[in-house]
Amino acid sequence: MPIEPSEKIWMDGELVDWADAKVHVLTHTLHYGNGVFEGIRAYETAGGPAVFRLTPHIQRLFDSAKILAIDIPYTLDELVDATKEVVRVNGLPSCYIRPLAYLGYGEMGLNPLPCQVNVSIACWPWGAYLGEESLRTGVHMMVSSWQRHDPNAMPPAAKGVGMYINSQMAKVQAVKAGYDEAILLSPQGFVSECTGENIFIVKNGRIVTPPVSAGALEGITQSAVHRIAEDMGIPYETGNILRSDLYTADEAFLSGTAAEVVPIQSVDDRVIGDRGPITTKVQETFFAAVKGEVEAYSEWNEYVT
Ligand code: PPE
Repeated sequence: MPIEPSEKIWMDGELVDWADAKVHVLTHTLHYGNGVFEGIRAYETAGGPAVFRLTPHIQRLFDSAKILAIDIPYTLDELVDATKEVVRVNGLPSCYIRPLAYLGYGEMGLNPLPCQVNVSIACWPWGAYLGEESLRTGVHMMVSSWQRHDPNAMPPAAKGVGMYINSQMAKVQAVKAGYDEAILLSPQGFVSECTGENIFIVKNGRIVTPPVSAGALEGITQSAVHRIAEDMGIPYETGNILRSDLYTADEAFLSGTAAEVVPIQSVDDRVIGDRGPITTKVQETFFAAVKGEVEAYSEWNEYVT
């Protein structure tokens, strides 16, 4: 999706003009893909822009960095404040926010430990990731022949820059075959997740989502879905899902910061159908919550002013 520029990008403590937010071509991360990032959204609310679950996202950035032995030279509070600052100065009512911790210029070679760690935080307006229409009509998915990586090859729990080569392989295959999105299986053959979203099926009134051990990222939207389902009295469970379970699901949907909550219309040309009742309820509550309209979830709205 094309990027719509905003005004300023936070780079290591400075607010830099959008056009000047550049790095050297010998930046280490550009060569070896070691770095960590987050995808966060701020939504327009009655109280001004509110970042959805900002603190858990920044906490996950630190967790990802720890897994990859990257020492971020800021505290959690500093990056939470910096994120709020960048949203505030850009004056956007809603936006997508992309914090990135990367290994900078100055070292070459595979040992990342001597590298300087730089942090940038950008934000810009971003619409519905899989299309406005898909929020209602659902997406067409294919199970990719590319597997999610084995946790002992690349830890899927870390939102690492290079990890997304795997996602891009699956995405390219799906798009070229005429589908909207791909689903990846774990090396053991269980459903893992999508290229940038968690997946859920609904069967006999129960929501089921794959565990981290099947290679899924612990999604912050996924945990919001969990809480919403629980509060509505909808049984929710984390458990292994087979490819055939996708085909016979009563409903299916995916969740992610960029994608939000999107129904799945079909998998491998097996029709699941239009947005079902449980998906609709969860989706509606999610969109009300991000806009600060649900008192019970007000701690999810981290206001920038
Ligand atoms: N799995 C993967 C692999 C993933 O990248 C994301 C987020 C999720 C699950 C959902 O996690 P959460 O956002 O915490 O609910 N993907 C981010 C990047 C997507 C992109 O295309 O870029 C995002 O949604 O911002």
